[in-house]
Parts: sequence; structure tokens; C-alpha cells
Amino acid sequence: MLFWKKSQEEKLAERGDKSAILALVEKGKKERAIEILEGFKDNPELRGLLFRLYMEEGKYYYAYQLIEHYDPNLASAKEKALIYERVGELEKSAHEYAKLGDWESLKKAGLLLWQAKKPQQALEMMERALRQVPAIKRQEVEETLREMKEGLGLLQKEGLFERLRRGLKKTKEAVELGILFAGRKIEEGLFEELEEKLLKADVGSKTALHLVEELRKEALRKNLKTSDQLSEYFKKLLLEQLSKCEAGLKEPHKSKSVYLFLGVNGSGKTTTIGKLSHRFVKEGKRVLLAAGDTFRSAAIEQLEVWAKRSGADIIKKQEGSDPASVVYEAMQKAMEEDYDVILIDTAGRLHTKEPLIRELRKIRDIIKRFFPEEPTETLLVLDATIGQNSIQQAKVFKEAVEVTGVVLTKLDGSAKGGAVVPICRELNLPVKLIGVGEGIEDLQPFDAKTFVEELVA
Ligand SMILES: Nc1nc2c(ncn2[C@@H]2O[C@H](COP(=O)(O)OP(=O)(O)O)[C@@H](O)[C@H]2O)c(=O)[nH]1
Ligand SMILES: [Mg+2]
Repeated sequence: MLFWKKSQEEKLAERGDKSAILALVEKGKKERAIEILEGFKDNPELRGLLFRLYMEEGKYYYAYQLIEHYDPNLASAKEKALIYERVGELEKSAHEYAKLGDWESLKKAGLLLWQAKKPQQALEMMERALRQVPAIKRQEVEETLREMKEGLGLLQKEGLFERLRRGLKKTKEAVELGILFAGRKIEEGLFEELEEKLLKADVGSKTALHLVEELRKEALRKNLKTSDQLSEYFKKLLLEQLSKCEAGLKEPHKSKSVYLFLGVNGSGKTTTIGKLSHRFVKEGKRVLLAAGDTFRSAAIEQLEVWAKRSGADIIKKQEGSDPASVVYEAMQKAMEEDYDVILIDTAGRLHTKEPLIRELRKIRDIIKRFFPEEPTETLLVLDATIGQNSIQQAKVFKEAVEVTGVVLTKLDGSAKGGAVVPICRELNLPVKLIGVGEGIEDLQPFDAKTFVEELVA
């Protein structure tokens, strides 16, 4: 009975009976329905149904054929944009995205035009996106536009040094060491002022005292009259403090390299991962991000945005999942597929000290179960704007797992750029990277000499 009914329905469908075809679809026989409908492409109603099914099944090339050869009105602008993109008609896709008119679509259109080697149109599209974009997303569009302009040679690529200079601007303006050392008469007031400025820049009282004392002695020893004669010596002393902490990031090795990021909420872990991911992807590596901060869904989404922006893949689970299980999945995926670098984000809720320590150890153990030699680096991310307060935080993380280095973020965010000195002194950890802005390229190695030159210049 049932068999008869089924074939009866199918027979009806084969004759082009729309409700019988829909019944097939209902029963999950989409493939069969598509097969039947393909015989009725000339029937506008059935063609519409066929188009829907193609879209649902992700058969974009077939959908493309329908809109190209039968009826362009089958698809909305959004669908056309997607179809054209999927079949590689980049310009056409861009044109459809542009019709949608919202900033994200305009940006997408710009990127497609860029890919299609239409740079002028791409720039115009990005400018349009920039006019629409809300303030909080503006940076993202600006960054892309800047990269395009740099790519075309319309803009001098901002080098590491310029970025550092821009980053340290606030500290420099606040302490004005350059002015202090610009030929002032050497007298007690000068040393007091210097000490005050160093404290303001958060270099810490021990270091400030030490530096000022050494300068006093030098002035006496050499019977110096003006402060410019002290400038080189000051740089040398400061450099002595900082060069102990200078160490490059351990670069990814041949097999899979894992980087684990620790730090309190808001210190800049996710952003740093995004920037680093961008760098590794640019170097041609396959990068996998693990959304181990499962505490808030926003944290997961933020990492997802960075994954997209940088061109990395991501392993994520629902908010509230066990972070260790996210890491487990990431390790498994990295094992099975050919990833070069795995960057792991974690949550840093300090008020739950014991659970935090347990969680981090569990994560570390899972990494080691897969790759006994990893992580390549366990990086503690510290926020320079809270200056020396971060030293207290760091102790908890150091207690949990072996930390191999510090990433000091937001050096651009306040006048406390000097915090790198006490962090270096008291934590006894190398500073591997510094964050000098929110842009994707605003992460750089910590180069003590350049840092000092720039601070005092
Ligand atoms: N100015 C500036 N902001 C930064 C830098 N690094 C991170 N941020 C910002 O700091 C905030 C917190 O960063 P996030 O990566 O979410 O911290 P997480 O909670 O540790 O993951 C975000 O608004 C970032 O844009 C930096 O180097 N400079
Ligand atoms: Mg985060």
C-alpha cells in the first residue's frame, strides 16, 4: 500500500505536479525532486522551485546556469552576489554586493574587485564603505583601504619604526625626555624633574632612583655643565635595564607549533592572537585558532572575526563549554589536517584563582598529550596602561604554568610606556612582543635599542 502510494506520488511529480514535488522535498528526497525539476526548466513556476532547491543544497553553479540562461529575476541581489562569488565571477558579484549598499557588502565588493584586479574600482568601493561604516568598525575598513593603497604604491607602507613612534607618542608627550635633555643647565632641579617624569612614565621607583643617581655621579665625574651631555649616558643606562628582557619570539618550527596565550580579561589576548595570526598567514602558514575563552559568547565571536580577517581557521564551541575540550578538538584537527601554527586563546578570570590555575594546567596537559614538545611559547599578555599593577597579576599565571614570555599591549594607550622596565625587572621574563595600536599590523618585536632611542628622542 505504502509502496503504491509512494510511486503514485513520484509519478505525479514526474508529470510536473508541483504539490507532489513539494511532497518529495518534504520527505527529504531533495535530490530526486531536483532531478525531476530539471526536466521542467521552461516552466516558470517549477523553475523557481528548482532555483530554491539549488540554493538550499549549495549547488551554486547550477543556480548560476538558471539565472544566466533562463531568468535573472529568480535571484535577489544578495543571492546573485553569493552565486557569482562562488562561481568566480568576481566583478559581477561585486556589482551585486554594491547594490545592497550596507558597509559590509560594500567592503566585500571592494575586496572582490581587488581580487578581480580592478584596483581603482576597489578603492572607490572601500571609500563608499568607509562613509557607511559605524565608528566601532571603522578601523577594520580603514585598515583594508590602507593595505590596498600601500599595495598600489599610493601610500608609503608604514614601517615598524613609524608604528612604534606613533605608539609611543603619548608617553613621549607626557614625559618630554627629549626636551629635558636638550641642553638644560645641570642643577638639582633637573634631576628632580627627571625622577618625576620617569615615575610618571611608570618605570618604577627603584629604577627611577637608580637612573637618577647614576646620572648625578656621571655629571660630577665628568664635570658636565648641560643636560645634553647626559643624554647618551641616560640611554645607555636605560638600555642596560631593558636589554635583559629583549628576546625574539620563538618562530614556528617545521612541524606543528602551538602558542598559548594567558592574561586577565581585557589585557589584549584575542587582539594579539589576531595580529599574530595575520602575520603567520601572510608568511604562508596554515593557522588554526582555538577559542578557549568560552566564558562569554562575545569573546568567541571576537576571535571568529579575527580568524576571518586574518585568513585562519577556528575551532570554537558554545559559550560555557569546557575550554579544555575546545583545545582537545583543536589539537585533534591540527593533528589530522596540515596546520603549521595553532594559537590558543584562554579566559583569564583572576578572581577564581584556583579554578583558573586548574584550567590552565589542564589545557597545557592536553597540548602535551598531542605534542609533548609544545607549546612553543606560553605568552602572558599584559596591559601597559595599568602599568605596574600587572606585575601582581602575572604571579598567578606564572604559578599556573611555565610562562616563556610577555606580550606588552596598549603601549600606545597611555603615557605609561615606561612600564616595560619594571615588568622586565620584576617578572624576570623576556618581552617578546609589544602591541602599539589596535590595527592588524600593530604588533612588533621588542627592540630595546629602538625603544629607548624613540623614548628619549
Ligand atoms: N590601543 C590599543 N588597544 C589594544 C591593543 N591590544 C588590544 N587592544 C584593545 O584592548 C581591548 C581588549 O582586548 P582583547 O583582545 O579583547 O583582550 P582579551 O580580553 O585579553 O582577549 C580591545 O578593545 C582591543 O582593541 C594595543 O596594542 N593597543
Ligand atoms: Mg579575549
